[in-house]
Amino acid sequence: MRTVTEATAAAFTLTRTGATDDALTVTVAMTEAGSVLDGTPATSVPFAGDSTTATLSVATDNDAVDEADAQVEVTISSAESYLVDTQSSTARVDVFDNDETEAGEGVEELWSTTLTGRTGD
Ligand SMILES: [Ca+2]
Ligand SMILES: [Ca+2]
Repeated sequence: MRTVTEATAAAFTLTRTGATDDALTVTVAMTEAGSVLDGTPATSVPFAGDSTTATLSVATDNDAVDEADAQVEVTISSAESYLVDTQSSTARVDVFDNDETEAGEGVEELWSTTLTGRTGD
């Protein structure tokens, strides 16, 4: 399970195969279960030219609410300029609340999770 603690960004790594010479902007949709997102969610992720990976960093809101753990989910949306691997078009990160009244250390490692796509040719 991919996890971060509230206030820590959740990182999503997108990969592409096929023709990767050109820059490519991929459309994504982001949803939250619970209260997670800090600011306006991104709707696209740019790949630089000659780059097979792109990272989407999702800020999580460091609120002061003692709440249930939550999730953020990112899905690559289809477009004419690329094909989406439907087997791995969605990834999810669990976001642990950091406002528990009992002393307890949250998980602080930053895990990245991989989304895979490929370009058309
Ligand atoms: Ca929250
Ligand atoms: Ca909280």
